[in-house]
Amino acid sequence: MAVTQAGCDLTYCKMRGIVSVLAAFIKERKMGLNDFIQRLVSNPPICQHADVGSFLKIDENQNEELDENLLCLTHPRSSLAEETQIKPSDFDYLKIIGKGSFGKVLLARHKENELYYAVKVLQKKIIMKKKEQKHIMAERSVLMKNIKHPFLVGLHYSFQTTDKLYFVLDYVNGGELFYHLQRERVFLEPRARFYAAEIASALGYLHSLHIVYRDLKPENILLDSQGHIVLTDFGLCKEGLDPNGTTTTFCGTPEYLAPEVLQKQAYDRTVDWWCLGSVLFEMLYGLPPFYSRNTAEMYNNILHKPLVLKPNVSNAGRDLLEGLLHKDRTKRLGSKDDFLELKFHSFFSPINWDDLMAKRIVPPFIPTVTGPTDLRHFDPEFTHLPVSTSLCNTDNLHVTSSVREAAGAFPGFSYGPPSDAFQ
Ligand code: ISQ
Repeated sequence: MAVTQAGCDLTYCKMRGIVSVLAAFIKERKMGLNDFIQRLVSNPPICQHADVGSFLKIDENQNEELDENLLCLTHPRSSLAEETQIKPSDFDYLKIIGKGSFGKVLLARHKENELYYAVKVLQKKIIMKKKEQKHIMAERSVLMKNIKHPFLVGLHYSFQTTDKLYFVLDYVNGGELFYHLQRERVFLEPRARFYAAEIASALGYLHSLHIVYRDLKPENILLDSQGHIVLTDFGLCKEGLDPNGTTTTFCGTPEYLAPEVLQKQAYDRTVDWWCLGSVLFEMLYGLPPFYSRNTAEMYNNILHKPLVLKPNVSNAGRDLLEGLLHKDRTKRLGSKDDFLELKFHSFFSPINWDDLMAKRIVPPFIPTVTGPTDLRHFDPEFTHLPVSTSLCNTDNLHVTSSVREAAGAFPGFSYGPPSDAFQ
């Protein structure tokens, strides 16, 4: 009897153990999927990987009805217990604030909590058709990581319809860093140092997760309303949306391309230190390094022309630029100890990194914004576009009863009844 009892207890314990392991596994997979998609669209080349291709194609072959369905993915910042079914119609879409080859970014207000978000809407087909993206997918484990940093745009939710991916992101309206730079031509060193330090800490954080940002470019560096850096990188550019997905290889400005990327050679995290060097150079000198109006000449300069640094920048600043803009990535600053090498460079000696990370350093410039709907820092090229034609007519905003069938396309990832939590 005792043995039977013990046997029952054991079985029950085992069952409980298995259930809790399975529940944890499913939750982790859901979280992972969210991050996976975030990494997927922030790194378009990985879409060419066979696994990613088949993943994205799953619902292309589904019944047409699925186009009206919605799959919701978990919120990486909410507690695991909060599984919120969120859908496009939960938002009022107010303006287009960015547009690129994969989709667009809209200013949106959540109907219930009335908070503002930047909602990025990407077309799966266009992502898939980017045939020129040939790079191999980063390790899946990298994609599963939760990305959270004070100077990286925060992802609140992601969800998808059959043809689109939606990302509900922090909304920041201080404008692009380079919008402000263009107005002022150059920044004084303390201001350039502050921005470079915030960017460097974000890149160092990504590297600690084995993520290479790769193409840091001016349009991905935003300021929030307090004047802090916010990096966004989701493969968007200003080239305009091409519905056939036949846009050219390069989106946006190619000025910051590292020599190894230009030459299609192997690259590693040091490519980000080159890009940071380019950003810092432009902040201090007013133009990108190796700049030429002739793109072919600029590429040639990047590959072959020695870096020339005029003396109107401090010795420490020039030394840092020389280190970051080393054409040979194995000799570049950061090639050994990564971010630590920058952190302890004399140019950054006035920076208290703990204070920086805690946003305790008062930004050198506070953008003028009257509130969330103040769009003065966004390009009118985007904000003047009508929202109605941009989103709603290709998306069915109603979730049908067959949402669960669609969810079935991702066993273990889909989730159940809505909660009203949305933060
Ligand atoms: C957040 N706020 C404003 C603009 C944005 C562009 C891309 C990604 C996030 C954004």
